Amino acid sequence: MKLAHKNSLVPVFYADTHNLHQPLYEYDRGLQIPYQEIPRRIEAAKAALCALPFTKLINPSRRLTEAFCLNLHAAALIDYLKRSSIQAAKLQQEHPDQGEVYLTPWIYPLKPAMASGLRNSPEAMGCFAFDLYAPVGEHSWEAVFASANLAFTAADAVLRGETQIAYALCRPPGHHAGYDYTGGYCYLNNAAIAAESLLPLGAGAILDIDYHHGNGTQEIFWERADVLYVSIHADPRAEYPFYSGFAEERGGKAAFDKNLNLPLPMGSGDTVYLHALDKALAAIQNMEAQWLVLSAGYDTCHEDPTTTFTLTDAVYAEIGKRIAKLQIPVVIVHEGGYAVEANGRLAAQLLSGLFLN
Ligand code: OKP
Ligand code: ZN
Repeated sequence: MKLAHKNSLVPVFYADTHNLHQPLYEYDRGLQIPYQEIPRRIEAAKAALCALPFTKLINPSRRLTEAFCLNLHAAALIDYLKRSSIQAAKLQQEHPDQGEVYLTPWIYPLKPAMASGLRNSPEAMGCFAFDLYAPVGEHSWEAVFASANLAFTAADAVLRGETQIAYALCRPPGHHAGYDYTGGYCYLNNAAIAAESLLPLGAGAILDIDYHHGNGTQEIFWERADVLYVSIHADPRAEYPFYSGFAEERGGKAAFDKNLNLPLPMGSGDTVYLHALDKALAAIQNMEAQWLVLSAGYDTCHEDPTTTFTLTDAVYAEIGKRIAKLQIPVVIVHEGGYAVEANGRLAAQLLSGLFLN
């Protein structure tokens, strides 16, 4: 049976606002290196997706509200992001010679007793970030909210029955952002926002195919039986984020077995990967998911400079094809991928596999 979307164009949601968020550096075990999560990543994906004959680009107006974000995130996190952007703007003005100012946490409350004082201090950043990879500049909040708005509006198009497939070109990405913290280039959890929007259709699933475990998404839906979170990622014993993504993590009391982690050995390739994918898809089918949010990271590909998997291009089309067999609406949310131009090629492969099944 063919899906009804065949006659219509797949909407690709994009906002140029992401270009305003451009941290310059990150730290890799003490070495200062260029920030890997760069604007060109999403521009490459935009170009490649626009070039497909069955897509249309949508520049959505702002429809997401802060109130809606509170279903997924703490008010304190949103407050922190807004305040930090204002703080960065102020500092930028005071130091026009400094280049772009991006605030980073520099004191972390390792123990609960350290948190209460720090939280109320002017140096509270470490209370809202689990690592150094989510610095905040003057336009970061604007870019972060616009990125989340893409996930929201893409999901909303599906919810309204306008399409069966939508692609949200989110940047910054989202799957490491938890209930009340940022980290790993992520500030708000775009996939979680898309999933929450789709709930009127019934229970559903998030499939996370980024190379890294989506610790934030897992945390947000830990106690939620209406959203299955399934992730295929590199073994957290050896890979970021190190503290979550283990197979033993199966969900909270209220949602046991609504969390499925499929960690793979470092250096995994096509065969092993597709085998894990079939397990993931079986779990999604078993819970009778009515919709799917796909956290699509392309850092699993052989040419990614920051990771170890060796997936070939053909696998991304195959992932799309196998997902299409679920016969449920799919919202794709762009996550990682640091082989910059590959983001375009592989996003196009994935979407083609899904649409032209
Ligand atoms: C974000 B996403 C040091 C490595 C730090 C942070 C990984 C963030 C991944 N250079 N890496 O899941 O693609
Ligand atoms: Zn990743």
